[in-house]
Amino acid sequence: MQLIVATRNAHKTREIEQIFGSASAVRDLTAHPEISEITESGMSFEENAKLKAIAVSRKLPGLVIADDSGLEVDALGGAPGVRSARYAGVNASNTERIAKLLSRVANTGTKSDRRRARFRCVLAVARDGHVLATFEGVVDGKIAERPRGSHGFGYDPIFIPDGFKETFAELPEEVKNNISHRAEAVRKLQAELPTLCREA
Ligand code: ITT
Repeated sequence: MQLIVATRNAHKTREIEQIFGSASAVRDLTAHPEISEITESGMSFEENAKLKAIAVSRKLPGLVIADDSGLEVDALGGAPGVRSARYAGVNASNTERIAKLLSRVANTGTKSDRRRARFRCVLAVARDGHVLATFEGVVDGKIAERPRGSHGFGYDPIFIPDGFKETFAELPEEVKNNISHRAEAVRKLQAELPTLCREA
């Protein structure tokens, strides 16, 4: 089965591909430079995932999946949340985003739970401009004192999932792709895919 993922983030594509396994061929927007950037104006992951899925499914045939995801830190009132990709400005580097987050967390006091955090992912599935379903995944953990590891992407070097000492960027890809927010959302989607394909 051929699935289109409405993303230009190659890391997401690779993870979604690995979680799906070999049963499905996953393509992202790399081959579609004509599809312009979609403004993520929603207030929630679900809204943004739907916006992306609707916009791309109006332009491309078949089932389109959009992933909107990010990191929520308790001590920061759930920030960066939907603004995870733009947390330090649109042109900032990943290193700058991580540095900003670590310095904000360090300034929130000494309460032991101030580092509690979670990654959240919402996948929206659409066809011909209509959303068919959404699926959510969450992984709980805490923010590390400093960045560690080189796997993964984004905030992985500072996220320690519950039950581990290592950050997502230190753990093997297979481990992240087994327990991550994205893994949970993709597995829920995978379970519903036969029904979605029949209904679409
Ligand atoms: P698309 O919109 O093209 O899919 P994007 O990177 O802009 O790509 P989002 O708007 O969903 O995607 O922003 C998600 C950001 O949240 C992402 O850029 C990372 O900074 C962070 N993020 C999401 N999932 C992550 C993960 O598994 N590991 C580390 N950081 C993650």
